[in-house]
Amino acid sequence: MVSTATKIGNFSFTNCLMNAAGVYCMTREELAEIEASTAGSFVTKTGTLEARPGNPEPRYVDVPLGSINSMGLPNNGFQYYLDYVTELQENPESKPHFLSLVGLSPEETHLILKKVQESDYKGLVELNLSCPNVPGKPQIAYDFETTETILTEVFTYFTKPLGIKLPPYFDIVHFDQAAAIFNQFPLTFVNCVNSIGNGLLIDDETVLIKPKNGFGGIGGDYIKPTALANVHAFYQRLKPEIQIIGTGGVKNGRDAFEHILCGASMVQIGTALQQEGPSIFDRVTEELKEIMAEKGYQTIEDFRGKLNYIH
Ligand code: RRO
Repeated sequence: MVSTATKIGNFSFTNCLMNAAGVYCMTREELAEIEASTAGSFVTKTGTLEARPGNPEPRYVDVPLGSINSMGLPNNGFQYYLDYVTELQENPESKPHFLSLVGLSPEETHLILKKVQESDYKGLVELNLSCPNVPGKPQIAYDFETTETILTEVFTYFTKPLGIKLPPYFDIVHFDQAAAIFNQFPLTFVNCVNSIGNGLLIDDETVLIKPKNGFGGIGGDYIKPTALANVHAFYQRLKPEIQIIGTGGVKNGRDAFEHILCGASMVQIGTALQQEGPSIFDRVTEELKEIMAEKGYQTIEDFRGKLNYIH
């Protein structure tokens, strides 16, 4: 029997595949669709202190090789998502979940995380350090000093299982510097990667999306090599207690297999889920199981992180 079950921290999941934050997770209705699918979990849209309408439309466009977005952090406010995951956890049949959060300032982030700390929520929290699309707000995780300061402060009061959503890094020195910071903290996971920030896609002579004169986060096929490199770079550098969630360019079983081979314990689907809908989890799960069966692997631990090098 081939199984795609996995664990993150002390939480068990019947399937290692789930949505990526931002896709199918804005409303209770969308989240309920992921809950009812074969996905092992869901993560909520990144919630801020107050609800936000986000950037003007068009703000998300699919193209043959992926997507571009500048949503601008539209969300119903963190309390909306906190209430939903807290409600679901009362049902013993419920999957464990991820609550994605960030403030528009460090102060706001701490205010939100303190409220989550005081709440009855017992699941996982993902702190989004990598939103590329709020005009005037740089991606936090590209500023190592600010990142270290925020995490230092967070872990003075936050004791629930916490991970961070990272942007892609593109230099070996940055992998080294980022990992040295993350290894100082009791993080449960890091999630690699968010969209590649501030790309530009053009149709004829015009940009595809309205905000920021067309600049937006790139997802899909374009980003798989970058995502795999980030998953593996952090798998090589982080202490074993910090697990890796792999996100970026997953649309079939082979892509999920590669993320796990690079070290991912859980794999998220963003652009392809947006394009195909929640039935994608049936297809990708079956494709992943078929590859595992062909290779004689029964669990994802049989090959996780076991990427071969050429000597
Ligand atoms: O809402 C967004 O524009 C957005 C966010 Br918060 C994020 O983390 N990543 C992304 O591609 N878009």
